[in-house]
Amino acid sequence: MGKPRIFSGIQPTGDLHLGNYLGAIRNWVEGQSHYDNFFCVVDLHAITVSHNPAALAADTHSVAALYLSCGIELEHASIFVQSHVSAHSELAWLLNCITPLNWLQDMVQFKEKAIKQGENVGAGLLNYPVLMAADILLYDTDKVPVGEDQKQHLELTRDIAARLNYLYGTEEKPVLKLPEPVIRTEGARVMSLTDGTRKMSKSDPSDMSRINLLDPPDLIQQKIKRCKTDSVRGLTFDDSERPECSNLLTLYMILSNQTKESVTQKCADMGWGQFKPLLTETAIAALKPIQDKYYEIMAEPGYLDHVLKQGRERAEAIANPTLAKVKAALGYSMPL
Ligand code: AQP
Repeated sequence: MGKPRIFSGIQPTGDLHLGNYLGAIRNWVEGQSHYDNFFCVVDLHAITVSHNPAALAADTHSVAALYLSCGIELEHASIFVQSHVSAHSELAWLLNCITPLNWLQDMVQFKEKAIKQGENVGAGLLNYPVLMAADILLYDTDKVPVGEDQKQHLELTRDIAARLNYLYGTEEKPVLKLPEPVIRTEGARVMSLTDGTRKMSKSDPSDMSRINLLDPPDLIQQKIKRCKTDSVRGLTFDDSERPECSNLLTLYMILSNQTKESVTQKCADMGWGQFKPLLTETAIAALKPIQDKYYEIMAEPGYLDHVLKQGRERAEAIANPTLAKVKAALGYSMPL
């Protein structure tokens, strides 16, 4: 029996930040040798909110290069672009037709993003989780490592697969495999630097709300210097009463590879004037090797295109047979 399979992805909707790294990519890197990994740049998802066509291709390449620079190894993983594998769109349509509308209307992320879009809410935003289900189910995925914010979408993916199996499969021969979410507690939800009750997000209009993986040292320093804090003496982990303080301590803990106990003890009597430079120094040091590798990859002509072509071939070898299986179960005839 081969290694269990992992699928995960990130949208090329802007600069990747510490939330994407600590909630997703870092976990992919840590466990990669134990799995057969498929890491996708989910560019079809990126147009569910308004997007800039002039930036889409460059952002897609940048995300793929960041996967590599954060430590994803091609020996263990295939890296590819969602729109290069047409099975994603095709399976999404088939799954759309068996997904009840009210399941999609109940998704928290849809409700949150729909409010931001006002009257111009696109159907793609509502159907986003169905495309995500197609992404995952195409690869007979065993595990999906994501941040806490994606847990509901994973549950929906399982519900959609179970419904298709119930309607068109048999108990002995299910059509689709039900995947398991993997959610780490540490870093599962990195919060905004300007509001500790909201998650750090690419789409936050304020760049000061996040630390991007490619931010230069002086910008990181500026963002941490200006980030929101409180006026309570001493620093403590207290999510409900001190969300900003808790978030900054958690970032420091993870980026410096320390335990919660050690950080609690070390920072208990500190003031912000002492802690902020420490966090700044730690964040700059943690991001330096990622940034160095990123610029090295981007300077090598043709390398990234080669990686993505190889990834697409490996992805299609798994995705196309799964799509054919679903179409056969639904009763489609196959072309000669
Ligand atoms: N703040 C966060 N804390 C922990 N994990 C996070 N992730 C995103 N933000 C945080 C995880 O990153 C992965 C990819 O996310 P995505 O870009 O595909 O979509 P998203 O969750 O909607 O991320 P953003 O940054 O908030 O993007 P926009 O603003 O474009 O919607 C997922 O595993 C997610 O959990």
